[in-house]
Order: sequence, then C-alpha cells, then structure tokens
Amino acid sequence: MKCSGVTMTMLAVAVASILLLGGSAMATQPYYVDDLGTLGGAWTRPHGLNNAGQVVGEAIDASGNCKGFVWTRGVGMQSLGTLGGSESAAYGINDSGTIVGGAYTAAGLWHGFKYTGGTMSDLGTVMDNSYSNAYAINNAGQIAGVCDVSNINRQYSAIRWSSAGVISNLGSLGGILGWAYGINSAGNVAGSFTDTTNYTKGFVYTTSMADIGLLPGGSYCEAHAINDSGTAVGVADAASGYTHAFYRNTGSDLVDMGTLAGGSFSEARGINNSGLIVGRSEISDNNFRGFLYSGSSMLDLNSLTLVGSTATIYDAWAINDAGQIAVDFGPPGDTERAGLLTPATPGDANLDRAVTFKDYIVLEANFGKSNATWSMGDFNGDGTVTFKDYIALEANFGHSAPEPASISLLALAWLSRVLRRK
Ligand SMILES: [Ca+2]
Ligand SMILES: [Ca+2]
Repeated sequence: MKCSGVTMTMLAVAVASILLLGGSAMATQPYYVDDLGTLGGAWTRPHGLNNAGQVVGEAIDASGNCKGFVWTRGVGMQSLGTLGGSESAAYGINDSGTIVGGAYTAAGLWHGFKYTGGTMSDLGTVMDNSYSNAYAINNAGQIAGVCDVSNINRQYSAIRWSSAGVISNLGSLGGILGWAYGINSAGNVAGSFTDTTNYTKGFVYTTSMADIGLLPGGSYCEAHAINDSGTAVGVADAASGYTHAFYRNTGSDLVDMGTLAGGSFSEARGINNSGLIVGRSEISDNNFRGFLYSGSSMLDLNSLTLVGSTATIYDAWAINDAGQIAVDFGPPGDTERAGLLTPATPGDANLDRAVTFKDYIVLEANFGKSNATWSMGDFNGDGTVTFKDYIALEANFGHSAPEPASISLLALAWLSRVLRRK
C-alpha cells in the first residue's frame, strides 16, 4: 500500500553530523522503542527522519484516506493535509522541520509539496497537467524528486528543486525515466534511471548524472540515499539473481552487503553521516527483518536490546546522525506500523529512560567487573565497568526525569567510593 501511485520504491533521508558506535558497542547498545501511533486508521509507514528525531511518513486516517504525517516527541503524529485532493504522503524532513512529499491537488494531480510553518505548498511541475513528487530535502532547502517532463506518457526525469523552488532537470543517460530519491548537504543527489535498453540503474549526481555501476553479474541497480561523504546506498541484483543491499563510496565499485542469515534478498534504504546503514533483509522465504549495518556486519534489529516494545521490526527506513532509526512493525500489508528506535542514554543502566542515582548504584556495584553488560554499567561497550562509564553516566545525570538526587550528590558518592579504595 502506498499513496503516491508511483511504482518504484523510494526513500528519503535527511542527513547531517556525527555519532560513533564501534562494532562491539553497537551490538550492546540498547534502544528505547516508540510506537508512533496512527491518524485514525490502522496502517502507518515511516519514510524520513531528521536529526531532531522527527519522523515523517504516510498513514491511513479515520476516513480511510492516506495522509502524509509528521511525528514529534511529546506532540505525536499529525496529518499534513493535502493540496486540495484526497491523499498525500511525506518522504523527507530536514533539520529545521521542513517536510517534502507528494499530494493530490484539487484537480486530482499528484504534485510534490513542501510543508513548513504549518502550510503545505505546491512545488509544481514543468508542464501543465503533469506529475511531480518530492523525496528528500537537505538543510539548505534543496529537494530531490521526480517530474513529468514530456508529453510522452510517463517520461519522468530526476530533478532537483532549488531552495527557491526552481526545477533543475538532472538529465538522463539515454533512457526516458529517472528518479531522484536522496540528497546530501552539498546538494549531491542519488537515484535511478533507465538506460537505452530500459534497464534500471543507479546514479549519483554531483555536476552531472553518473552511472554508479552494478554488482558483478548484475543488471539492475537503484540508489536510495546518499550521505555527506558521498556514500550511496540502495539495492542491486547480484550474480545469484537475487537483489542485495549495497553501498558505494565515491569513485568505488558497489559493495554487496549480503543478507541476514537464511535470506536471499536485502535492500538498503538509509545511511547516516557516520556510515551506519539501515534497510531490510529476508531471513527466510517472504520473511523480512529490519537491519543495521556497521560497515562489516549486518545486524537484525530484533537481536538488539529493545526497551518498550516486543513488536517485530520488519523494515528500517532511515537513520539519523544520533543513531535513531525509523522502523516498520508488522509484515508488509495492512498491519504495518511506524516506530522509532532511539539509542539508550549512556548511564541509564536500568533502562527506565532516565539517568538517576539508581543507575549509579548499579554501576558502583559492578565497578571493575569484566564481561560486563550495559545493564551492569558498561555503557561504552568495552566489556568492563570503568571510570569511562562513570564519566558517561555523570554527563547524562538527571537526563529525562528530574529527581532530588543532584549531580553534586553523585559526585559526593563517587568521591566516597574513591576514598574508600585508597
Ligand atoms: Ca535509569
Ligand atoms: Ca566500559
């Protein structure tokens, strides 16, 4: 189910700065889980995520129509409305909260939109009575998307809107179709195009559209997202004939990311600026799971410590620079539901979303122990509870929930522990 009426998959991820998770730390990092709610119907799906943790996507409302939504912590899921028609979908959001997507106009045309300050505006098209869609927006306000550019039916081009709303056609590599799905802070765009033989291939646009190649033995590729280092991710077919998630660094060949154990298919949808990649992988026939890829290994998100939900994660759509991940619960179909994973705050040993004196007591009790876990006080994932973990706890002390125990009380407790060991 999807509102846009466009057949190809898409993805939008806004990007920007830093979060370092080593391989071992990543495996032990717990996540808080939020269910993003609904607009009144059952089905919700996330597409984009900004560095403030706002999620955008599409959801069925109480009247049974699909609407673009934005979810903000403390506010919940809000409908973005439409351009005068019945339905809409949101695909990308930048760090200032400007949202892009597509919506039906009163005339029944699907047009790309920009939503800011509570108002949805039509991004327009290059011809009358035609189609456009907007998939991603960067912090400079540049937007990646697609637009009908010819009177020949379905002759679409990958395009980029300037922050002023001017459309640039990103060109073609011989075929008649192109889609721009991702954009980074430099305005570089990732997407797909059809070649002269109507095969779909991936491109990265810097100063011109460039074919990013194929996996060995493959013939198909689509790029879904690009980060500020120019690394693009997407899906391509491998020699096996199955499609696999790939990443591709600037000037390099595509790298096959493989699949989770038991699976044949995988697909990458989002990448952040520290190179963490999310997507979905098959684990057995017709059975998908959301994954997180650290550069060497693909982890099933369901294998992580997830606090606040037991729902199975079937898909992961976007990851921001804080390591938050927009996910999909429920198998593809009517029961899909949008969620957000947020890395647990270092110091929160008992995982109650607050760093308090209770957590200090846990760390204190386990100080110096090896083979330690997060719940024992090993917040940096090095396997031992040390002073580094105390520093992490102290830095976040009082986070999330105010309580009587003050930071000075914590320091006093630490001092007494140090003196005791002398
Ligand atoms: Ca806690
Ligand atoms: Ca440690």
